[in-house]
Amino acid sequence: MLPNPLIPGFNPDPSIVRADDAYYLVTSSFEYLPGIPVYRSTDMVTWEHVGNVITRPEQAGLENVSTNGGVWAPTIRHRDGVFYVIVTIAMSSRGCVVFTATDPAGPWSDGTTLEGVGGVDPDLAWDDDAAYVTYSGFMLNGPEAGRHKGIQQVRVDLEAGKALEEPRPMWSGTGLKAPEAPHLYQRGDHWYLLIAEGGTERGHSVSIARGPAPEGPFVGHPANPFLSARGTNRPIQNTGHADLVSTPDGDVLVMLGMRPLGGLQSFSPLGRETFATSLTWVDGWPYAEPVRLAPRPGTEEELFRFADATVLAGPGWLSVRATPAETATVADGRLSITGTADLDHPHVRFLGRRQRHMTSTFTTVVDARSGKGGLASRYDEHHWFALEAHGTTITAKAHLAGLAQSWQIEVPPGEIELRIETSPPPAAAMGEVTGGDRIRLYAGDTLVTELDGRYWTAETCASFTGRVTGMYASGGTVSFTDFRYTGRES
Ligand code: 6LW
Repeated sequence: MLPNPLIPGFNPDPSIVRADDAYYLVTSSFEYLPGIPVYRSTDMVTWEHVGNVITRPEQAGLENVSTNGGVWAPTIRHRDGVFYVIVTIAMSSRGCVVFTATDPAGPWSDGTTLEGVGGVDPDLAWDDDAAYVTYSGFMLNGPEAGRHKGIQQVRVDLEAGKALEEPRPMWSGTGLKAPEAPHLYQRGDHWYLLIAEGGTERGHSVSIARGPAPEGPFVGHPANPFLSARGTNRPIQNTGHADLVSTPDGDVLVMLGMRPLGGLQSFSPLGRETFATSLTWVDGWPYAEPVRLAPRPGTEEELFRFADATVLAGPGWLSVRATPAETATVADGRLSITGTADLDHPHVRFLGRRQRHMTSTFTTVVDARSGKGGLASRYDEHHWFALEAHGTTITAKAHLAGLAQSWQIEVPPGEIELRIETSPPPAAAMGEVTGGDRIRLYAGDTLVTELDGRYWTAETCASFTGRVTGMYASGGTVSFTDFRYTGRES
């Protein structure tokens, strides 16, 4: 059985392709750089983060994208030795962009904007004669911003970077809201159009239709939506935004899902993660097993000592609207960040990693004798908490949609270890609202404060992202050693 989450932590909107006896999977990254993580596996069980599609600022133009803007929902495909990633860069001038590479680990091209393709969630498919982009007609820009035109499709000229016709409406599901995440597949005599509908919240669902040609006409599966967790008490909710891949052991659907914690109201600290389930086909229609929780056992540990600057090239680092190399420098065994803005600013100097487990610790040793900064966990500029050092003062800060609270302690001069611990809520009586996870902020051995994590989750932050925790500076220059992560599932 496949591990689930397949790829834990902030990894929404997965797309997968099989090529050269390996599987490659990409996910959304929004305002973070590097963007569009590329994960590789040879067995669908063990996955390695091998690179990112967007590693250079000019590829995406993210510097001024709004919260939740940036890199939405990529599709990865492979044809004639070339890997393609097509993606909408939302609330940016780049629009729908196609990146190419011969090695998915990179480097990837600068990207070609496709004129005449609007909406979001673009898919790329070919028949013998043409290339097709099928996408969600949820218009983000222009005079039709906010309007949803259903699933749309155009033939495109990838070389010229333009649509070859006006968009045509396509089958758009069973009538649930927000038809999106379309993907086209040719299987035998049929073309299949897979979509998500119901919205990315608890009503998220996966539906499919089939027809004689890429442009249809399509007839819906009699069992649509054929995958959804809506109305169930399954530990994995919000399952939707799926992509299909064939493996030697049968067909697999990857999709986004969430692991909400709590009772009557439930909250998902890690945001939308990547999950998988197996498919069986009956009379030319797919049927999906429920998405079962099967976390990898044991404790995952990462330790980074900043011996040289190559550490910043590691694919798992994330910075906000700037690259890690623009955010931090490494010298003499220390990583330094110079900041001019706090975490409530779009251009905070931050270098972090995805929280990938419900039980986790992030630890760093900070020297803030010539600046202000420390260890922070962020959803976005409006929802974050942090341990900030400034000389001998440690301030724990919790920010939530304009509300802010802080706690302060004094420590001896010099370096200090900062630690953020998270864990699931204590077991509670039936039906009691236990909230999200529990968050503990330590400076050295002192517990500075404890927070109810429900307020920094996908449901409350209304963010498409997830928890990202790391080092930051809000003023002056702060230096760090020994960035550690440990994670496990209880
Ligand atoms: C994405 C859409 C969605 O474009 O959320 O879950 C949007 N569904 O398909 C951003 O992740």
